[in-house]
Amino acid sequence: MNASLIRHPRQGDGIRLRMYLVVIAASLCALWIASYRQEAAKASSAGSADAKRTLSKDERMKWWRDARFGMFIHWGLYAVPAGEWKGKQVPGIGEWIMERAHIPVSEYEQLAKQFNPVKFDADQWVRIAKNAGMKYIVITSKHHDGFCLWDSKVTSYDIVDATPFKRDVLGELSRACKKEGIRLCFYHSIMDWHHPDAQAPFYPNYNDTKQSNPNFSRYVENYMKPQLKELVANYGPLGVLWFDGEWIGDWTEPQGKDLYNYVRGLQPNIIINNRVGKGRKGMEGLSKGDQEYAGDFGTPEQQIPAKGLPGVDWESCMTMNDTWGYKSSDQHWKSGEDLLRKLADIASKGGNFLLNVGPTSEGLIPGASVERLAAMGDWMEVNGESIYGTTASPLGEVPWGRCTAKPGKLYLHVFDWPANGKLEVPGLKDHVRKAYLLADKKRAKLPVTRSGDTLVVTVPEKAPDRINTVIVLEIKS
Ligand code: JFZ
Repeated sequence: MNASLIRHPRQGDGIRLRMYLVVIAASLCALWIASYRQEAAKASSAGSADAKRTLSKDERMKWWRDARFGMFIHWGLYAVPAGEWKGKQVPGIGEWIMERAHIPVSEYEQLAKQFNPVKFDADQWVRIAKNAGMKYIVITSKHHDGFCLWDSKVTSYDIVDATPFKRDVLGELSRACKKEGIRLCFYHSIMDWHHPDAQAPFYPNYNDTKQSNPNFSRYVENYMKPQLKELVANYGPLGVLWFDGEWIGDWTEPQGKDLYNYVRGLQPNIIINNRVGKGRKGMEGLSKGDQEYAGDFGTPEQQIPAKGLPGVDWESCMTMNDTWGYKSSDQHWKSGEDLLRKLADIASKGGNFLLNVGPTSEGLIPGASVERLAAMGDWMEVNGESIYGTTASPLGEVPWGRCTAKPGKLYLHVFDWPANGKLEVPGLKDHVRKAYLLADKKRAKLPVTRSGDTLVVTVPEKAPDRINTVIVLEIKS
């Protein structure tokens, strides 16, 4: 029998089958590409729609609540004296030297001629923040001394017109942040020691909260508001406008409400802190309406509220040493261990950590800050899941560390490793499906037992991370 007549159904069908498979695969591939393109188009239009659509507060706050960790940057003319004036060390925080050394406006503004930060590199600053695990940057567009870090059209007291540097720092930072997916935010002082219509010059005391300037409203309408418009229009969309200097006698609650509305009109979905209004009174106790104008989040400074601020969004801002603006003499640095544990402590109470750097007059972030941020980034690389997008601990105080939460998961931040290999978790009633080390890619199960209301997790003898080892509990919440 002619072999050729012998159909090798399997062979002939095999070729046909392969052809069918190729056709099916090609069709599936085409379908996937079409649906991907449709999804991408929907997402981008949703994104732009979000940019146009006024979001609810929860929608507007989502990126900020997920971020949990940001970089504060205090930079300006005060980096030139760096804490010293006429040969003497000036006590206090570096950015207040004009006030603390009683420097007349005419003398202080001469510093602009010396401000030439030739080593400034926006991409480097943003990479340092991003590699630390930070998701947003808040930089002083204008601090109390009135000096502006952008090319403002309403003053020549700015980095482009008044310094030999002549570059628009905020413009360069805005481009670098967009490139790296970092949200750019501005700290902006309501108080202004340089503008003749604002508080200054009550030389020798620029911070005399009892004094009043009859022309303050003219400063607000003809100077501060136009500058805010420049910042939003030319460097936005911004993540946050972080106001400060609201404690002065010339600033009132009605002005705070007006400023809140003005900024919300410039960029409807911007986030505004609580220092836009009068003082930093806690937002609790305010009527719903007044809460709106009290800003979107509380700003405890150089401290972590013992129980957090239940019911409101809040952010602890903190220096790495003792000054916000650069002081060459201030070498009182917090350790990387302390900073990492503060991050976990703040997140366990439902807050954000805004950690400050004070760059030098050359435009460099101090080495001691860079080292600490790199160490924090190494930890965040492995454990970021236990910080980003988490909420406050549902457990009470735990003796060995802190706890953060996500739906169906608890993250146990163990600072003090149990010598007996038994980690006790009091007050956890939920059924625990699984426990494992977050750093363990295989997620090998850790044995769990119960003793009454206390869960006991058997852990390795040695702490994998001596500063903060994270254990994940998958729970039936
Ligand atoms: C303010 C600024 O004065 C300071 O320079 C820095 O920018 C910090 C982040 O914010 O610090 C203040 C302001 C007011 C009070 C305390 C710290 N206060 O009224 O107690």
